[in-house]
Amino acid sequence: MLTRDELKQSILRYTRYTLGIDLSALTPREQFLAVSLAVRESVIDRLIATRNRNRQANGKHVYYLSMEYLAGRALTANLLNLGLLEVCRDALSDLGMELESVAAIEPDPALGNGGLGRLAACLLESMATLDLPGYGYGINFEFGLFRQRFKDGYQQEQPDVWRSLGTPWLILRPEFARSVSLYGKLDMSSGTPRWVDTKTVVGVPADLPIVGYGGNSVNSVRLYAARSPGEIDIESFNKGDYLKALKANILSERISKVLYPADDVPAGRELRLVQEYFLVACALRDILERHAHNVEDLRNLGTKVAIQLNDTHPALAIAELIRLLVDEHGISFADALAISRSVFAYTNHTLLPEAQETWTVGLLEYVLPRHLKIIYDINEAFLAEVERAWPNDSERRRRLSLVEENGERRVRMMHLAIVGSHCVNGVSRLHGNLLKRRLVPDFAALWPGKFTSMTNGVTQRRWMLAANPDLSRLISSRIGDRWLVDASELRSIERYADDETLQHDFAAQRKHHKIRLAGIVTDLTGYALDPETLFDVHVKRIHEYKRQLMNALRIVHEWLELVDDGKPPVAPRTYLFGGKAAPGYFMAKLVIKLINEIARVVNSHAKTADFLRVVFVPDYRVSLAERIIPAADLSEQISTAGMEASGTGNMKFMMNGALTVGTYDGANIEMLEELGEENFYRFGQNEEELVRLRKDSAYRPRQWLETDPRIKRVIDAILGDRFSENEKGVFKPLIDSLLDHDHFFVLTDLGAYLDIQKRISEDFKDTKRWWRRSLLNVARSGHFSSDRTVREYASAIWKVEPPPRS
Ligand code: 26Q
Repeated sequence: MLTRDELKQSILRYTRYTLGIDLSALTPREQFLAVSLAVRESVIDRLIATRNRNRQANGKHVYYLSMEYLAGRALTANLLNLGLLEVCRDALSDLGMELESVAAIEPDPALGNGGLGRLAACLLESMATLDLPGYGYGINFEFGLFRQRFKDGYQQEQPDVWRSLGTPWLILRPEFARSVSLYGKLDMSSGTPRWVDTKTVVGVPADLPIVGYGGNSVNSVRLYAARSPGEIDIESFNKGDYLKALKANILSERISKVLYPADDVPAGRELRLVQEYFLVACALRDILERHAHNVEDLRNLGTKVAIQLNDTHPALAIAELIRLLVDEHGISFADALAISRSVFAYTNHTLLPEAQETWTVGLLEYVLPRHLKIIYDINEAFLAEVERAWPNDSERRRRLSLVEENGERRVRMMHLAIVGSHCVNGVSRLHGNLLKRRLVPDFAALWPGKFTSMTNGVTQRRWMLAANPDLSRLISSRIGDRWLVDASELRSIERYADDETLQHDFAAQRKHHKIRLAGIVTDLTGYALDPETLFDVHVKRIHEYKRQLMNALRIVHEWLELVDDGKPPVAPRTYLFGGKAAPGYFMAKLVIKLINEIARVVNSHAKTADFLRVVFVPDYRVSLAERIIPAADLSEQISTAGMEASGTGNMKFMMNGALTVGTYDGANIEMLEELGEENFYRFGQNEEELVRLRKDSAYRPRQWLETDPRIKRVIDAILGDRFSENEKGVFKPLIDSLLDHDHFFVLTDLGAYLDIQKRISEDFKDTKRWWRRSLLNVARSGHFSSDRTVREYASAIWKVEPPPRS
């Protein structure tokens, strides 16, 4: 184990011989670099040891293919998992540095949009902790998700230049560069298809180490950057077209330039398609080189390799594997399809039909002509299977086909993913069931055994130990620290739920976290917060189905009761929002504007600011979540029932002891089951009731204006420009959409939401009961550890076991 003195010497060496300066001249950024490079040595030693151990064991490996990873900052997380946090803190203090401020310099890599990307990071950390040989593949985007600023209350997007200062955690691996073919045409002249006249780009990988807790295993995510091959377009060059030759470089490098900033509607753009193919082509070459040394290995690939597809974004991997097997190794198409099915499994993250990825046949033919042909071949084989199951059922064939035939022909990536995989899973029990019942009932009827649910989880190492060390110490002082590797142990805290000392310490810590957050919020927004108030937190991507608008309407209601009726709220609250809207999502951006304007009005009213305060924290991201979640008293999980596949933020709040107000949706349902009704504020219509309402074309959202005077007053206040004196009518599109359609049943659930919030305020004053229930949330959160999720995937889908411990 590294000692304080060795680490100190190592930091000094990096300072001098890598950064080329002496200690006294170190800037904060260089401090962070020197410390990270020194810690990285321990990480690399274990990375190499883990690889060797896994190679020798020669067991099955798991590969997670994802367009997105929201890894979060690495320094503290790695120190904790290596068991070096205190050693490092001491070494730094010898050098006159402070660990927390050094760690805060690290840019928060935002190579993802939201839940799907963060899930990938939690699952990989759990795989490493469980000593599974599990590796990720992704793209090394030069610009991650945009940085969010507000100007006059409107969201503005700025580029995220996270790598500009160099990043010590990426280990460059130019020796494993892969070339990828694109474009060109299909030559059928020899009878067998040949993909010719292609353009080439090169994927240059860098590895991001993933340290498992205890440091026994260090796995990695391999991230590819696109480069042009040196000799590219030598032809144009020779023809004297210097500019055209260089343009090819620019084009290649565009591929890994920027992450698409949408977490819903597929972009359907050529560059996105090229990004997706670039990832899978690099990953498959890499995997095959590691595991397949001859045709026999390829035929048995499913015994050595499991590949999990994180949504359909990497689903082209199925066509790519079949292409490699057939075109490069002479395996028959039927065998290649069977091999694909032995290797791949697919995770679905959304039920929204409009969010399903499709690519026009025209675009696929232009970018990937060989793959289009393979997709047609898969479809032919598949539809023959459908014909055997349901003879002469053309309607069903049309529904199941990989190719959508109405209007411009499109390839349905979800159908490709289902047909090419042996297992398809949803991310919560409800979502897995709805996937079968509503999204793909025909597939579920054809292959009932293929569908399953794997309820999401989050890693307690980052979301408790790293984000909330105080609470972690408190827990360990009562029940020991086994909960860090076996979260079901958290149950033992139940015995202490009424323990006055524990409640008191827990409350004191919460207060401390609220004060810390108040400082951050004041720095960012100028608004002051009162840590004595109830912190009511709504953080996640801004989306109509997540219903931040419903929360905003509720705040307007509270405010009107206060200023118009002179009725102060039962418990003063601080309403915190955070989250980004896709740059092209008009309604979501207008919701941000509304919340910011409500904040401006409410916070500046002398009469109201003592009772309610509203802030929209800009640029919500992993590192801010780590500060916000431990400070929350109440977690808002209020999606339209049936629309949030799982949610994972909900679990992080629960682990940190916030109570949840939530709908019967996604993983909320399973949280409620663990907690019992009395420890969860459930409200609103359930999914089946909403299905009925949707079918009932008699649903008239305007009816609520007559039936609930509270709702009418709120709507009138917004339409009456009480939050938009200087921009009259700005919020009309929002209100029109609500009154004309209310696609997300905001008005249907608003009354129940107002009622339950009132009850919450009353309950908050009963402090003993509140802290008891808060502790029960911690105690019963063990089920939502991503360790449990990974164990389920490992035994039911991947069929992998950890190698024997050396
Ligand atoms: C697709 C094509 C083109 C451009 C962008 C996209 C795209 C990118 C990201 C589509 C969807 C996403 C992300 C979806 C997502 O984050 N879903 C969330 O996944 C979580 C983990 O399973 C769940 O907990 C959430 O409920 C779900 O919303």
